[in-house]
Amino acid sequence: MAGDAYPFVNLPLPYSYDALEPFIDAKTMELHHNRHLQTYINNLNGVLKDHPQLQKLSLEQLIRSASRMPKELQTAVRNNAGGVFNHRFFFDGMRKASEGQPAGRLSQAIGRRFGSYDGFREAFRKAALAVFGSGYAWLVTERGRLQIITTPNQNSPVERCLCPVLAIDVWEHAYYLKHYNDRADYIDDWFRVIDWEQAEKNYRACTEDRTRLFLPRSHPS
Ligand code: MN3
Repeated sequence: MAGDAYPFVNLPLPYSYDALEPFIDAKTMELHHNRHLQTYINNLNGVLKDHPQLQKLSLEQLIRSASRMPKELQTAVRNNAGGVFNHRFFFDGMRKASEGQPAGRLSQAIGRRFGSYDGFREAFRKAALAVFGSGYAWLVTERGRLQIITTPNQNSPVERCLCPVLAIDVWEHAYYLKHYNDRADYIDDWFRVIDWEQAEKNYRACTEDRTRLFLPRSHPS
């Protein structure tokens, strides 16, 4: 991924700040990308500044090795590398509003796992509503099988060797300006701007790229 190395830089979004209107407003997108994500990038670079051996790692490698770092560094890397990875993943998973629904292999997998698109939508909505405080809801694969999970703060599924397909940021800064405290309304609006083509690409990478299956090390790949 471009920009996936120290010193990290804030990459432009693949769409304009107002592209997700009226579902997600331009001001929210601008602050979210230009201030919130930028802060995680600055903090991550600050954390890595004095650790040259960690500067060689990609974002995903940093997140996956966090639990083996000294306690203080572990928290700083988990929060800030997670904050960069999760935000980029969330932003890249949206596009200009469409009446899109999953297609292709992801659509089939959703049907098998959740009965139907509506079944998936209801389960995902419920999970996103149930996040207490700040965090994310995710559609991930675990060894190729779809699961809905939630993570607190900026914890990332990548740390748990899960492969992300789709994510919603449910920190209040993601919706408060437009939706106030109505998270359910925000979740419904977010469903209108999901980039299902990107989700399909993610799903294929999760299930076809053996390095993303996170098989136990004893299995040669
Ligand atoms: Mn956020």
